[in-house]
Amino acid sequence: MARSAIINVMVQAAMKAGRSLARDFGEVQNLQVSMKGPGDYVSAADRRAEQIVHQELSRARPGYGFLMEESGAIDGEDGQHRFLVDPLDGTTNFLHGIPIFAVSIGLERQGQLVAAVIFNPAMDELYTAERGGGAFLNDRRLRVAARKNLSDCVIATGIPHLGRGDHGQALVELRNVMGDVSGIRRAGSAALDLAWVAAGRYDGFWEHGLSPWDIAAGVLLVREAGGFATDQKGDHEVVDKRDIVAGNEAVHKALLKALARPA
Ligand code: 2AM
Ligand code: CA
Repeated sequence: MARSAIINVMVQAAMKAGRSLARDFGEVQNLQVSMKGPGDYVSAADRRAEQIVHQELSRARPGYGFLMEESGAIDGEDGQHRFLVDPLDGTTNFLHGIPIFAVSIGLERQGQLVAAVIFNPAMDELYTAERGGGAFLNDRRLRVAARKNLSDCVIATGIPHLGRGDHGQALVELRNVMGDVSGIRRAGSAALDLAWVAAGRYDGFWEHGLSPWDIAAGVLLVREAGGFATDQKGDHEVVDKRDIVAGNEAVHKALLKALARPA
């Protein structure tokens, strides 16, 4: 599979940061047994990964802007391009020694998503997509699952927890969806949840309270795999909306409807 120059640059950055995370993940697994836990260690790993991504991308594309989870917005001279970077999505998993975490890098040109890379170093899975060029897992072309009825579907979500989100709304939504589907999953990385929708593992995904860097790359992956990704109102301008609903056309529509059902 021939990759474009910009995808190569993003892949290189994601893989270098991913290798750094993988080394730190090994150490986190050793630290699990200590009482204090690996919290500070994980914050350092996160910052290290972000520095690597920023360094690699800004060296290859000096004028481009950035929006990064740890460092925030950095305007670029070029004014047209912006990288959206989550150096460690699935932080809670990483902290607990659960190998579901990823580096996520999206690229916008004039506000439109044009390239995406998500790398899970623990599973050695590299997801890439380019606008109009399809979505890939390693070298395999991806397609969203074809199931049309929610009753056959496995749907992923994010469940709020201590100090986060609207617990009442989440319970209503779960009740609405759980009765219609064949399974619900909560893996803890929005970037990988979307990548797994693109890969046809999950039939759909919804979550609230997300940030642009959590979903930018995953949204393009889903779309390039033939799926839909919108906010909860069905708006395709989704990156800044905090909500996400994704799936193939039928599942996306059915999920929007189920989520909107009153309590
Ligand atoms: P993170 O691992 O980078 O924090 C889990 O439900 C998903 O929500 C993850 O993708 C997680 O990204 C994201 N998320 C965004 N804001 C969060 C927050 N304040 N606390 C926990 N997860 C958050
Ligand atoms: Ca994140």
